[in-house]
Amino acid sequence: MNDGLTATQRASWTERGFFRIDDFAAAETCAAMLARVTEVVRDPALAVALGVKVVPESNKVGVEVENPEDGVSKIFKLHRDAVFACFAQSAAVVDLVSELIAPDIDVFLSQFIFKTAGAWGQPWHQDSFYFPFEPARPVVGIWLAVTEATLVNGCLHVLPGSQTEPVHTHVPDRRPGANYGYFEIVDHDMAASEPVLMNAGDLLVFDSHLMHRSTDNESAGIRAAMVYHYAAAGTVDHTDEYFPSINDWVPVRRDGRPTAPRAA
Ligand SMILES: O=C(O)CCC(=O)C(=O)O
Repeated sequence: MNDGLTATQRASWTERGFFRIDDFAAAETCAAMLARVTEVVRDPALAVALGVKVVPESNKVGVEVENPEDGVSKIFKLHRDAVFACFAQSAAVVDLVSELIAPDIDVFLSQFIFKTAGAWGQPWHQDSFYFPFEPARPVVGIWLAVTEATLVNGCLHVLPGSQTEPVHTHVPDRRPGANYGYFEIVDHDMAASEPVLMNAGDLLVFDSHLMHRSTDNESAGIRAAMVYHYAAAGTVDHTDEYFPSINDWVPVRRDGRPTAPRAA
């Protein structure tokens, strides 16, 4: 059972819109996630059977890659698969996230981000731009560093305090051949932003109005992350009225307690 947030976490959440927990996940958890997505990408029939969405890295389309995963940007809808369900529905995660939302919550979105060598970053955005929900918030994202995230390999950057902003206008990422679904905020000063340097296993917990981005991977290695989003049970999702939805609502906490992990 979680005793709630620490005073430091609560203050950072309120004032800055995020907090981090170092060493949240074991090295074995990160390794198991990376091994599983590699297996899925290398086996298209498995990807179909799991119902996941594999998105290619746009600037590598047509480029010969050594391994199939080197040409993949993200895999969505993983949170019913055992490795990812176990983490998404663990008491450590859902008790923590419920402190920020409500006693009863669902996980509705998951994505593994490969960010292999040469992959592009995601421009400045607020996740709530993608979430036309009732109620619109709170929605909480958790970003698990599966590998180290550095300035060179394309770590996240956040704008502390921007969670108090409304959802700004987002324009399509202006780079030719930008990745699927990338939109950008261009009407706000990001000069006070901070990089979020992480080691594998570190976790960032962030508000869906927090402005954030990631930079390009200019290293020779992978910068992988696993991201989940949570909202209150009973939230009405209008995504289908705007664009094809990749949300999949799974109850993870009911009657104030974690539900049993539900693998597909
Ligand atoms: O990890 C990244 O490169 C970008 C992730 C991100 O911006 C998000 O999950 O909203």
